[in-house]
Order: sequence, then C-alpha cells, then structure tokens
Amino acid sequence: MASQITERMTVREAVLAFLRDQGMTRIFGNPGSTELPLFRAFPDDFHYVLGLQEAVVVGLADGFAQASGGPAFVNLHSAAGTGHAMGAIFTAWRNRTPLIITAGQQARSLLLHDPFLYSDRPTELVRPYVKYAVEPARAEDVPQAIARAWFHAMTYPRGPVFVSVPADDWDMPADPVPARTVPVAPGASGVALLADALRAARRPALVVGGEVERDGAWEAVIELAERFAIPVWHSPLEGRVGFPQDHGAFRGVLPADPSGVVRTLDGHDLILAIGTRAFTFHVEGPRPYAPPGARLILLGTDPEHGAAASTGEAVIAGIAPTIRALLADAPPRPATPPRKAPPALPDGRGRITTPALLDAVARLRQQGSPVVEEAPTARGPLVDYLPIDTPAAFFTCASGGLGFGLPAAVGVAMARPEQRTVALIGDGSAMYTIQALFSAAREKANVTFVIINNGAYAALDGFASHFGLNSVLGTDIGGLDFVALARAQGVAGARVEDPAALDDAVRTALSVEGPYLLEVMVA
Ligand SMILES: Cc1ncc(C[n+]2csc(CCOP(=O)(O)OP(=O)(O)O)c2C)c(N)n1
Repeated sequence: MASQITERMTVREAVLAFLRDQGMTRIFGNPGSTELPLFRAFPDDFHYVLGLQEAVVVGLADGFAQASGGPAFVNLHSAAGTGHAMGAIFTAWRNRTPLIITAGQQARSLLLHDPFLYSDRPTELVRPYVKYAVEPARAEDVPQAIARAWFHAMTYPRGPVFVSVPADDWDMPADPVPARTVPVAPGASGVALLADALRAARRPALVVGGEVERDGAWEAVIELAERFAIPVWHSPLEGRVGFPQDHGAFRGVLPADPSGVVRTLDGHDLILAIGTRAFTFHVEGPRPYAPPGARLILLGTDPEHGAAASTGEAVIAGIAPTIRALLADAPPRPATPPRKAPPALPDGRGRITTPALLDAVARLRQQGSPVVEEAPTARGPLVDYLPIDTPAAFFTCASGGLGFGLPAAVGVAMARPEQRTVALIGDGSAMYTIQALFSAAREKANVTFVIINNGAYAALDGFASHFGLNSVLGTDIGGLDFVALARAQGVAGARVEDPAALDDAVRTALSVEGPYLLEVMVA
C-alpha cells in the first residue's frame, strides 16, 4: 500500500481522507483559534456538530458513537476546553466508547515561549482516562497518530483516545495513511471450561451487563438463559441493558452493596458473569464480596472485569462466539417462562409520580425506540414500568458523572433519525449540560426531552439515612423553568403538573417534529 503513495498532501487533507475512509464524516467540536486551521476549505461531505461547552461535545459524540456502533471524531479547544471535557471523557472511558478526541495546541514555532493557550502537558491532562495519548513529534506524523489512535480506540476493550495537534500542523505536508479495519474480538476460548462448569452446576445463575449488548450478544445470552433454564440478574449502574427486562427469566437488578449481592445470589453454586464486573458496588458492606461457596466465572472481552473480581475465573473472549459454541451441546429449549407483568402504579394523591410518568412513556412511545436516562431516582422504577426489551435501546452513563444524558440523547437521535429518542433526565442532571438543547435545535434532532422535575437532588436526600444524617446540604434546586430554558435555545416545550393531562402531554411530546422538551412536575 505504502509503495503506491507518491504525492504529498497536507496534514489536513490526509486526516480528512483517513476519516472519510473510516466513515467518520462528522466532527463533534467546539472551536477556538488553535483549531480553526482544520476548517480551511472544509469539504462538503463533512458535517461539523457544534456543542456549546466541551462536556456537551463529548456527550454528543459518545451518544452518537454508541447508537451508531462506530467510533466518533471529536475536536476540542486546547487545555481549558479539554479540561471542561474531562468528566465526559471519564464517562466515555467507563462507557467503553471509542472516541478519537483531538485538541488544538499552540503553533509549534511558539511553544518554547509559553504562548497564550499553550498546553504544556496536553497528554498528561487526559492520560488516566484514555487508552492512548500523543502529541506527535513532527507535524507530518499527525495523520499516522490519528490512525494509530483509531486502532487503539477500536481494540477491545474500546475507549477514548487523544491526539494533540499544534495549530500550524494542519497546513504542513504529509503522506496519506491507509484505512484501518476493526480489530477482531478475541476468539472463542474457554468453551470447555464453561461447558464443564454448566454441566456440573445444580443451581447456576447469570449476571449480565452492558457489554452483552455492546458486543452484539443479546440474542445469544437469551438463548443461553432459556436453553439451560438459568435465572438472570443485571448488574447495577451499567451504561447499557444486556437482557430483556420483561423476560420470564429476568429476576431484576442486583443490589450495589456486598451484602445485597450475597443475599440475592445465595444458594447458587455457579455464577456466570457475562459482559460485566462481578460485582459493581456503590456503597460499602462487610466481606465477603461474593457469595461464599459459589464458583464465579466471568466471560467477556474486558480483562479489567476479570482483574477486578475478588474471586473467580475469567474467560476473556468474544461473548457471542463463545456462547454459540456452548450452545452446540446445550439441552433442547424447555418451555419459555412467561413474561413478567408490571406491578401496580403507586397512588400519587393528586400528583404525577415517576412510575406513572414512566408507564405513560412506555405505553405511548414507539416500541424499540431509544431511551436515554439520567434521572437517578427514576432508575429503580424504570425496570418495572418502562422495561427495555430490545437491544441498543437504552443508554445511560456508566461513570456516575452527571451531564452525559442530555447531550448523549442528541447524539443518539442523530444516529437514529428514523426513530424518536426519549431522554428521561432529572432536573438536577439536566443543568450540568443544558447547552445541549442548542445543539438539539441546530441539528433538528428527533428527540423528546422529558425533564423529571422534583425540585431536588433527590438521590442525595435518599443517602441521608445511609450516612446517619438528619438532612443533606445543597440538594434543594427548586424554581428552575425548563420550558423557558428550552425556548431560549430554540426548543419548543410544555410543562405538565396535572395527572389527568399527563397522557396527552406525553403524546404531543412524542409526536412533534424536531426536538421538544416536556417538563413533568413530579411528587
Ligand atoms: C458530575 C456529578 N456531580 C455530582 C454528582 C452527585 N449526584 C448524584 S445524584 C445527584 C442528584 C441528581 O439530581 P436529579 O437529576 O434531579 O435526579 P434525582 O436525584 O432528583 O432523581 C447528584 C448531584 C454526580 N453524580 N455527578
């Protein structure tokens, strides 16, 4: 390939040609003087997606990359802009989202004179939460650095990568770089170990996580659960849903504390954790951290999951091919257990409740359309009242870093224009990246933002008893007007407070064209 390359192009031309070859013709960004040279003679087949703060930019790209299944290209402003993005980069790291993040840098000729906007440690700023970070030693190496970064981002476990590009590099000569292909997930291995363990187990249990869905193993895991008649739990606090939540084998979401895990899985002699950590904790508890006496085996492409388990064996391999190999010797499918019915709705005493809202969205939304959630106290009821039953239909942040949901929903909607994305966002969460509404309007994104307004950081109030506090400081955020915030950025909307008006309000919010915000005042 390299021998055919004769003519030199500019760094910009070589980078854009590489991005085009890789199908990445969207650039998610927020510009500054150090980035502008990238846009000289910007080609018509590229689209610049503007976010008004870097946390929004990375959130947009993360949602887009996850919903489209591919990587996304990001261009940030130098140190301060990258700093704004750091929380979102951490989230992309936890989400395992392949993002090729570039940031501007001052011109090389000035660097020894400490110029304005100079980032003297560009790679160190992002380093702990990217798979690869580089500022190439020579301008002409920028295209190669981006190709290399792409490869790192797309290798399992996937994640964000970072390339710092000095402003004067874009016009320098460079050679084109050939397109790369997605590294193949590790092959099926450990099949015999898993088959033996399943054969020997009397009461196996499955614990699944978001990687099942990201790895395209949704159907395979359902078939495994059905053929071996194994009950399934979902790991808590995952960014995606790895098993249909209304399936008869589904037992719920595991608690996020050691005692809760041990209590829930007690009596199972084999726990197969697929595409997830074993286990994910949010609050402390006494040891043991895994059910004593049970054999724990992890299966997935992420070695960190195996490394982080306090006990257990790990098969690091592609989930779907491994399960398919296991199924070759599986027993015939027994009768499928009946689908779960949702519990009754609580009495809101004249107010809208979060379960009632979720139930209305579940009844009125287009089946299988994407749901983005960032509303901490709605997360529990979601499983019961808005069960996710199709793959690639649910997105939230795996990091716990609020501010992902609003921009990610816009990115998801851009990747799935034919479906109406529903974003369920808490009033507190919405305010971290409210500027994403501007991007939604500009991109005419097919998305309904449902702001669940309880006037509080309710999840933190809920923690008071855990820490033995009578009250928590800084959790009252009442008085915000989200319809006005939306209108100010070009997004239409309405507020609903009366339970009798809820269905009509949701119906309207789901049927308009372009972005729309429904602010729901909940008890
Ligand atoms: C970036 C960031 N800052 C602070 C927090 C701490 N935090 C966790 S839940 C929460 C409240 C969120 O409020 P809201 O979105 O209204 O949802 P609710 O808890 O009311 O359901 C906060 C502030 C966080 N998770 N991320």
